[in-house]
Amino acid sequence: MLNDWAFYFITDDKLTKKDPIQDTLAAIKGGAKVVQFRSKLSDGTVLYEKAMQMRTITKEAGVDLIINDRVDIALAVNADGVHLGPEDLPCSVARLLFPDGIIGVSVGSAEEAQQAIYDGASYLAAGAIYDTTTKADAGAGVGPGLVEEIRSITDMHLTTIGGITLNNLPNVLAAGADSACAISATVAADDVTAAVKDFEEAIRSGRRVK
Ligand code: TZP
Ligand code: MG
Repeated sequence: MLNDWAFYFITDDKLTKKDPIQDTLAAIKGGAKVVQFRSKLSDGTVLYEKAMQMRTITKEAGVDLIINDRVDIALAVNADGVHLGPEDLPCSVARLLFPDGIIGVSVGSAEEAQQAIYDGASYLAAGAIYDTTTKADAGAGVGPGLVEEIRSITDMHLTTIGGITLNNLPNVLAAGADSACAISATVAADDVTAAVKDFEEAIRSGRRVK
């Protein structure tokens, strides 16, 4: 079960003005109900220790913790779930390893969405919606039409990612997104709490009523 997600906060080791732990505390203060620990650190020990710290602070706040890419780390720290892209373990395999976990899958088409649902996904992340420089291989933004297309085939929780700002957020909400991720617009902000609060409020008041 997803814990009433609206703004989906994702950490970033490079864009942060402090560090992912401080940013997470700030995002929780701003009202985020889900945090994804997204780190490209290659040292497994350091990654595990940081993920443990993330678990401690999210648990205390009653916020869902999702680990990007790594099912092993998600299981090791007792995270709520894992987020998988095309270069990670297949969703069907992750589901066997993590039967009760929240499993999110990045999708770039309605066909990929259908496959992820079949494979046991708990939520979908459609993107990249708009052009972004945060992820080198994200590809050109496909526009909010992708959200509409996926919304038409499923009621599953649908988040959106890629170049999302407060200005273009209404487009993805109108297309049927349940939540939205925005990395640079929050992590690189001077005041992370205020930036997250703005997204939380805009999503809760602007999304379609189901
Ligand atoms: N996956 C698709 S686009 C993207 C990821 C992780 C980066 C999103 O970052 P930003 O700064 O919100 O465009
Ligand atoms: Mg990945």
